[in-house]
Amino acid sequence: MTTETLIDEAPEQAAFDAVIEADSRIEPRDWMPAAYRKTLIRQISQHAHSEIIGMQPEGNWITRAPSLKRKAILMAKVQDEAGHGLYLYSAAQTLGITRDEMTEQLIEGRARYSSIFNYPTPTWADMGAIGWLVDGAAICNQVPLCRASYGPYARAMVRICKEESFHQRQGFEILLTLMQGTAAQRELAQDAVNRWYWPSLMMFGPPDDESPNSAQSMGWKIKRFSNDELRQRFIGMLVPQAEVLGVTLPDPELRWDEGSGRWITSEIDWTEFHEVLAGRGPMNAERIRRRREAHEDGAWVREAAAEYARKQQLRDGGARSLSLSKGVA
Ligand code: BYC
Repeated sequence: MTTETLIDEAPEQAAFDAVIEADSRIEPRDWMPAAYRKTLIRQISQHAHSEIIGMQPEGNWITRAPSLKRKAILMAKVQDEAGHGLYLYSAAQTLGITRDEMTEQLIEGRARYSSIFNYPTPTWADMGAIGWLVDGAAICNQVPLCRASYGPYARAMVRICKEESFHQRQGFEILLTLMQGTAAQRELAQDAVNRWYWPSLMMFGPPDDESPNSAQSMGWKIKRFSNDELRQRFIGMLVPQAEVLGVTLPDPELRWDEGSGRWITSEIDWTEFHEVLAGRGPMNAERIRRRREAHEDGAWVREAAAEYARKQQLRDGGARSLSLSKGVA
């Protein structure tokens, strides 16, 4: 960047800084630093992809839900996730990236999405554990994002968070029902909690001292709390709920430390986290394969929609020129 451009942009930068300082919102047409735009595109598109890939582990159980009621609830939840993906793709589009570009990045395996969706869902109890732990973690992470400095992202998050609380409760209720059932059902619930607990803690991202993006994102008020702060909050939320459920959180070291005012935990297995991020988790390849297949299967829908839009435009254009020739505005 030349000195001249820096000087040229100085008033815009000052206006941007003032909006951030005042806890106000940046909107799509406002000037923003290129790095702020880039960070938002990165985070919002990753978030959108997570919602869309996140439909797969639960979609796996729609045909096998144990009752009609459970099936209807699960279908509604998975549909909500599709909706969240769409709000978020739309928010990202306001920053200048197209939906096609984002889709391409995802199906070619070039985009990140949440590590959590690379684990398998072998039992019905996984639907409970995902709702309770994964949606629970999502709520802790996402409620502060309702105050993110970028308007379209923050507004999308308000709606998403309302739906996430329903998701979390339905997961809790599945686990509660299993825990009040037979010994085999209780075992199923505990096993699912054992498998999802640690990956759900990893959802918050690397520890603060290894999180390259946190400081700048917090400076811009995109993120309001650090990864570790949110992880601590989440553990604090889980402990009393685990007691009500009667499940054990699979960490023998877990305790509240009065002195530091923090939860003490065993070391999180960050090697596992990095392996999953590098594409070597248990389900990475399968998730992308399914996404690519679904995209290819949907080609005819996109073609039909584009053709319909083209015809509508022609018709509207025709009607408009007719009304103009008759002097109707
Ligand atoms: N998985 O500097 P950091 C849902 C990456 S959807 C994968 O701390 P940042 C749900 C990170 O992207 C849940 N990658 O980054 C849906 C960065 O890589 P790049 C999704 C991760 O952005 C359906 C690098 O590690 N929620 O809840 O400051 C059904 C360094 O990290 C992960 C969101 O996306 C991870 N877990 O903080 C049910 C929320 N963690 O891009 C539920 C919005 C970190 O530099 N996102 N990475 O190559 C955020 O709040 C933040 O982006 C994160 C990471 C806290 C995730």
